Amino acid sequence: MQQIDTKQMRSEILRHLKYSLGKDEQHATVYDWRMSLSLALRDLIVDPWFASTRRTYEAGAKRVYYLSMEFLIGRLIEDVMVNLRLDVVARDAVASLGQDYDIVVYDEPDAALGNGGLGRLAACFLDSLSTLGIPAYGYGIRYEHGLFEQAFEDGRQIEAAENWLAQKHAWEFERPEVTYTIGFGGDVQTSGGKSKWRPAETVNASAYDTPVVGWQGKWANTLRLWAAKPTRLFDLESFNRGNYLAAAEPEALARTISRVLYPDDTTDTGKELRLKQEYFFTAASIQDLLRRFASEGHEIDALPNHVAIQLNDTHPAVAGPELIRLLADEHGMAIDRAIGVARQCLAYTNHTLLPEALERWDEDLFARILPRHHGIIELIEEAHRKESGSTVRIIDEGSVKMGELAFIMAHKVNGVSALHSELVKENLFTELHESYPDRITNQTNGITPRRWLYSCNPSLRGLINEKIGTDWPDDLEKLAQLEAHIDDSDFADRFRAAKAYNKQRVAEWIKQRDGTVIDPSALFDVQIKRVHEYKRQLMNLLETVALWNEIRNNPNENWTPRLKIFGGKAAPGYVIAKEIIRLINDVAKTVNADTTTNPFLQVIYPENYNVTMAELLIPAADLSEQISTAGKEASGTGNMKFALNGALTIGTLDGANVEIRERVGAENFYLFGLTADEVVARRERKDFSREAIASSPRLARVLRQIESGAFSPDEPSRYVALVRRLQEHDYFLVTCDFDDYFRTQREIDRDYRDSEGWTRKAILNTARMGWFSSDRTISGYARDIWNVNGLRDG
Ligand code: NBG
Repeated sequence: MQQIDTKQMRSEILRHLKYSLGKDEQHATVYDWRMSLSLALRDLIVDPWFASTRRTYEAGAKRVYYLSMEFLIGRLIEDVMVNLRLDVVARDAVASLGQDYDIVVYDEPDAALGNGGLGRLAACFLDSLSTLGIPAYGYGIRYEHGLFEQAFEDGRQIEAAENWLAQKHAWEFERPEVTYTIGFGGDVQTSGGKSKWRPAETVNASAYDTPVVGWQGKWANTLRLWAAKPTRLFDLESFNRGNYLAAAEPEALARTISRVLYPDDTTDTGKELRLKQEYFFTAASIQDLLRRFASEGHEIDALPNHVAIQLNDTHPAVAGPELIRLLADEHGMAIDRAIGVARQCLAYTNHTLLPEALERWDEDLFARILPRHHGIIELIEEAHRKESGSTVRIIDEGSVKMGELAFIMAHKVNGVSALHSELVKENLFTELHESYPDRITNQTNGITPRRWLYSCNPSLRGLINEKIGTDWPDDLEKLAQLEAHIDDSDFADRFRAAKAYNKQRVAEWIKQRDGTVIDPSALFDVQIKRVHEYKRQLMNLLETVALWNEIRNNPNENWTPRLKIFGGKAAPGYVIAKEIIRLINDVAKTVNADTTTNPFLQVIYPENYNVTMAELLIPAADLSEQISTAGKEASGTGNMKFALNGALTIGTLDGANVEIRERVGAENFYLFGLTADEVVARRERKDFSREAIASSPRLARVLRQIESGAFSPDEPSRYVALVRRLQEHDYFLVTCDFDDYFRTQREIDRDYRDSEGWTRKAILNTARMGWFSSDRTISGYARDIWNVNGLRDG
């Protein structure tokens, strides 16, 4: 790795300030300093990046192509600094220039090219692929506006366009020469047994590359994002006639494709746009990888020896038909062979069992936008029927089912936790699993320890380094060595002090945001994730109200002070989730204003939760809320981040909670609630929620309060419908798990007061979470699915 000292770093920053930003020191703004620092760091990745590419070509190595609609990469300055081991040097260099390091680093926008776990997982995977030296490309869309920015107005979620590209993106390299033309619509001409698609409409996909450097700068891969550009830039004829809007139309229409992540697809035009987005980035990626393959001079049949394509969920599932189209229509391969070759290249990860999240396209829409692919899917179906005798259809009752397409076109299908993978076999792809019993495998998710411990938790990092040395960030199971210090009271004190420091940081941040003063010694109880009914933020809130009631009844009891922290966005069209957000804010307002209870209970909900906020809150958490209805959370990765940073979990037996509990030990995990099987059985019972409410006076009281407007005095009926839903269609079994959840929370109150006992559990969580490194996950994919090796140390 290139070594550079503070003086050199300083002069590199100044050089960029002058020659890249065109500013002198006297007039430089925070933006100028931040860009100069970023560019100075970026320079240092270029050599390892080139070297990695050269090694890959020399070794004739197989490459992994990770196709994902989302890459939730967050900020990159610290990430790069940490991976290059330049955190100290850069900090000193910035300080020596008279700048406040934190202000400079926090100026970087949080790249919101994703919305939740799936996108963040993709970002962790890129980090691990580079750390392990596996030749790989991430392929996605360069959304001009990523996910929306969330604000609260009278407690309601308001969405505004996110503008991360308003300023130049320091890390990317524009590649105007890497441009592919992507077609839509039109018809298919068949003659002499050969088919040719003639699209009616075209846009260009233009590449932007961001190098992704691994631990210690030994290897760097590429994140290649596609921007949509018009094939015909500008209609000069209209312009000259004075029709300026019409002149700009082709450009505006083309750019729409890479404008936003998850366009509202409740309308027909929204659906069409989304399908086009998926085909757009998938087709560009497949063309790009075929071009690279061809440049190496291999026979086309050898494709699977050189190319592994991972479909991150069904969004890029059209990769199957697209690859077949190119092999058959462009390279003249027979269809059946093309199907075989494509399948050997492709693998598919499923991330959810929720039926509404499994994509289906209206067949007419699909056939109109992608007529050739529609035809190819019929051929895939026929081949599948012949080969397996299975009656499972891809095109069924007027829709194209992307889950079935992805499954049938993949040589491996994986779930993301042990429980989830079993449920995928049993409930999701039951028949297909019978036909192909070896196809489904499990790869339990993981998280990168570089970002999610080393970089976000400097106080704990320092302590760990001191106790077990510094080679744990790429060998996380080494954390197990911390267990040897479990009876060392000095170590425990310092572990506690590290947590206290992180909590203090959060207290200051909250104060700065809106003036709220919180008690940094309270138990920090944190639920941060997308707002969704199955994740049951509502149950957490009902428990909050019940606790508030309890404290009001007995204000002189020895309560454990608690700070409830919520964070998360709801999908713009998800009305119920937005109602839950509003209720949290309404409850927070009432509860926080109660001077009898607020020494013991406060609720905060900072707006616009994102990766950066997670990096601040996770190291400060005492308690991690992982309380989904069992059987609904595929894995979770937030659960891993918290436990790694020494928070204890209150959780159901769902997703990766099951494996976390096995590893950290049942006595260091607060389990409650129905199991996945019990959930299914309970739903069968008539009136299960009324029964649950009737048997819990505590819950009944809370519901009465909410229903009667105790938290919405300006509009008492605001939550009548919400309460009615819980009584009548409590699909996610909030009412059934409530009592057990409340009881477990009180057990936590008691345990937290025994500060030594609590710290012991927290240390054991950190020490035993090593297995959840995404390096372990990626090694699993490399071995079981991709058949590739790392080249880093070779
Ligand atoms: C999410 C699951 C999480 C899981 C992540 C990453 C989708 C569709 N699924 O449980 O809900 O941790 O994927 O695998 O975003």
